[in-house]
Amino acid sequence: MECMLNNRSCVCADESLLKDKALLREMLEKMMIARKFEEKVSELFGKGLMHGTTHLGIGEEAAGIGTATALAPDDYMLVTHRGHIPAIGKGCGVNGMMAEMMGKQTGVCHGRGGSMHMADLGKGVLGGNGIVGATAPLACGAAITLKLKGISDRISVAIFGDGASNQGAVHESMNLAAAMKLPVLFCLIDNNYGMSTPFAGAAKETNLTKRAIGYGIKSFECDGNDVLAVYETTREAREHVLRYGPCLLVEHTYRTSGHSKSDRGRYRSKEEIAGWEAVNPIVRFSNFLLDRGLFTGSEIERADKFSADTIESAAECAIAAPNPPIDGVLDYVYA
Ligand SMILES: Cc1ncc(C[n+]2csc(CCOP(=O)(O)OP(=O)(O)O)c2C)c(N)n1
Ligand SMILES: [Mg+2]
Repeated sequence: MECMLNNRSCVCADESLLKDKALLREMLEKMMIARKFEEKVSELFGKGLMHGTTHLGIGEEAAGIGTATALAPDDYMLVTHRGHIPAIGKGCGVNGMMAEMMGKQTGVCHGRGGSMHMADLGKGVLGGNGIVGATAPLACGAAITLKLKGISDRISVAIFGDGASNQGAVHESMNLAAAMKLPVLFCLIDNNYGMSTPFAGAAKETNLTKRAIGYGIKSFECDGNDVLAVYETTREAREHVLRYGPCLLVEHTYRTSGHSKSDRGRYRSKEEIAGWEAVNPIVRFSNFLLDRGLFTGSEIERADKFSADTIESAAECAIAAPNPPIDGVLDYVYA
């Protein structure tokens, strides 16, 4: 999938957003922290300090951070096997996440969850999931809880991928949510690949927004590499969910990292990846902030240094943290 984006401009329909410097800084720093988190995870895997596998989302920062930042703090969110970035966006602390990656007792799930099953209930993150498509029915369940409790100002978000969009569970969930008018935002992160399969090889109809038509729900779509567009579109979609019920939001992006730690990258060319690396969403947003005179070069540098220090310190703490005690191995385990 050839990249047609540029690395300078972002789209902002509501210019008043640009006056909220704290919000702009929050999204910039979260994207930088997310990128450095993923890079550090890759490094620590390489050194044998992390085990199993992990799915990095390098290149997808604008999608995960823009959406999670646009949610209310107590909205529920379910993330996929590639869930680190939206979790950071929703406010999960990177100290707990890094320790979780290393299976340490100080991890956000006391080391029992690891990369794919991180949850932080206090932040509304109900967990990652290794079952492709499983976030959708779980988000419906969380939305039913909201409905039964009479809570009308919060929503439940199912993040899932283009590959997952073909799963029966996702279709059933969209139908159920529509029929029951559940407050679910179906957030489809379209990175064009499910493992090594390009989406066009997995479905005849490649316009994913059309999926909403069959369930009688509205769809939204945005450039998932533009954090402002993602933020604004998510806000709009969230309002829609609160007023009218579920909707589908499709965010187009690309992962420049491999599918997982065991990806040899034989299904796409180096040129394709390089084209997308050149439109790094963090550089793009930084350029936009500079061009519009909203941030100075030294402010961008400070944000970069802050995020680098944050991740270095998270890694040092995680390395020094204790392993869970053997006699407590079944603590915090539900099943
Ligand atoms: C039910 C199920 N089928 C297959 C897999 C193996 N698998 C893991 S990730 C993945 C691709 C998912 O693609 P997508 O939904 O687009 O998410 P992305 O990896 O691109 O973020 C597959 C097939 C799985 N984990 N669960
Ligand atoms: Mg995908």
